[in-house]
Amino acid sequence: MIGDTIKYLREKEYVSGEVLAQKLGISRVAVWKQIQKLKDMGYKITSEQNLGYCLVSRPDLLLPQEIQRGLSTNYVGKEIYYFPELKSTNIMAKEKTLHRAEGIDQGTLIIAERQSAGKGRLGREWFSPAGGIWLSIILYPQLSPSYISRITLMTAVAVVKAIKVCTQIESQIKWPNDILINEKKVCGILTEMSAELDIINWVVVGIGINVNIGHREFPENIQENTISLKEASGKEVLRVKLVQTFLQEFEKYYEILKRREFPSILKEWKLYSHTLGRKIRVDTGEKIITGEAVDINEEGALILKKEDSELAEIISGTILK
Ligand code: BT5
Repeated sequence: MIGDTIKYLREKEYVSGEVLAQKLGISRVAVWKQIQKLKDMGYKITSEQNLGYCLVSRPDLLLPQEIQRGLSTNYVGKEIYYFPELKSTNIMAKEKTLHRAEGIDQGTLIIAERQSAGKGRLGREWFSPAGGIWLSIILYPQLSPSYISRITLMTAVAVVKAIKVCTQIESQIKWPNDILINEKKVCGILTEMSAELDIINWVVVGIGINVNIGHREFPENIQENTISLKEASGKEVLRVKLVQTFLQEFEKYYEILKRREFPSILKEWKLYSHTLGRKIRVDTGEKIITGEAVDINEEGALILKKEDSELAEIISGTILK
């Protein structure tokens, strides 16, 4: 209902309460209540007795009705759960997957303005103040669990594309889940799944993008290695537009992945790679391997050429400084 009300309001133009009541199929008192709700959300709306209601400005929030206005995806973002604050959108998304039978469909989005306990990989913390984009997408891929790394890599390509479209900034992908600008982290991806031996039950892809965050807002211990889009571009970035562009790119690449055409995504990934060609040290959780990053294989594993020229295939790990 709120989404419909905002759809029928006009900027710089009055729409009468009567017309709104007719279009929405509700009473004029109910229209007034809808308008109050919108005002509470941060929309500025003026009302004149003989003219009706006029939309003056929209709040700078990632409200579902704002994201869905003009969103051209088929299923990603068709259902959005919005929260001013959450512990973690990934935690909430995982809870939602329990309700699949009740209509939590593929592409459902959980989005929060702030996270009080944002998660990185391996129990690390993810700093998530107001001004960023913190969201999770629920997927039910009919793919084997070995596709999980490929889902992270395709998400990274979608983020790089969306950043480029919305800000003209060229970002780079540090294997497996970081997006960098000028060597500093602007975005992290956390892909989680539940799977049986050969099928995936669900996947939750969490994406955190530092958008309109001032450098001094970051905790001191991570300031040196972080950057926001506002800092990089010198101006505020329209978050709604960035979310919409990302969701469109995400759905596009996910469809390609489902058609088992990962190699074409990998080609693009390589164009944006920060990792290939570098001498790096990777912590695999079991050991630290040093070598030159020479390739990513068709399963999304990093191929390292070790000092003894032997090749190591690493499916997941963290690149050390
Ligand atoms: C990640 O982990 O990069 C995955 C981050 C995923 C965050 C999203 S936000 C929406 C969704 N809901 C969640 O709860 N999480 C996801 P990892 O590679 O482990 O990197 C974590 C490390 O990045 C931390 O240990 C810090 O050093 C650093 N870090 C923390 N917050 C940061 C930020 N806002 N920007 C850049 N770096 C940050």
